[in-house]
Amino acid sequence: MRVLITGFDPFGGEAANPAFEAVRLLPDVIAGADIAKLELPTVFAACDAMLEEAVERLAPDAVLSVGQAGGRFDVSVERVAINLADGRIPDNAGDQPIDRTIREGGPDAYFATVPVKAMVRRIRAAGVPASVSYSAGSYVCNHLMYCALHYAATRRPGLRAGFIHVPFMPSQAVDKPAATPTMSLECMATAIAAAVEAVVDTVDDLRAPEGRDH
Ligand code: PCA
Repeated sequence: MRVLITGFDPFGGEAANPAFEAVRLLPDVIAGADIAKLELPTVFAACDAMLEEAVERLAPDAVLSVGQAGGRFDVSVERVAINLADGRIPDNAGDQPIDRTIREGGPDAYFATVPVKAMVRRIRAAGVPASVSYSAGSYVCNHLMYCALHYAATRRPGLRAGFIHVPFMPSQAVDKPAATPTMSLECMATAIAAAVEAVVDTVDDLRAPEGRDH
């Protein structure tokens, strides 16, 4: 089995993106699965094509993308991607879509095809706070998740795809308000590895209460 794991480059004035920094720390084999790593630009118009090219080249069984969600305190495993790009800030190419449809004619939303609840429970069992998230936002991360799921649904049935958001790492909080949550890169890497283990050995997700009120 092969799992492609992507992380984004820095955006929004940050010097680094903990997503790819954590991906970098992962071993080359997790639970018997070969791990391929890819850094993607935080650019709406480029990240999806680069992911598709890597999938064509590497033929992974699953693709797990990782992004920074500054302000969140835990590792969140995204359940939903929506067919909408609405940028709070421009991306790294200066593109700031407002109310843009990502894929004309595509469904309004896709659900992750990786076992999100099993992933969350496995991450917690590894000692890292985690939750299921029901919104990946409307920026480049949601865009990539939507595109990966649309590509799998229309071109590569059998390819499973999902997305994980990680908090800021400690060095990013030195110039931010005192209550800004952070997580070490080591914890993030532990969490991502645990999530990959769940992807490798779980086909049907757990039926467990991981919903949220808001
Ligand atoms: N986080 C952004 C885009 C790149 C990243 O790491 C997001 O959540 O959309």
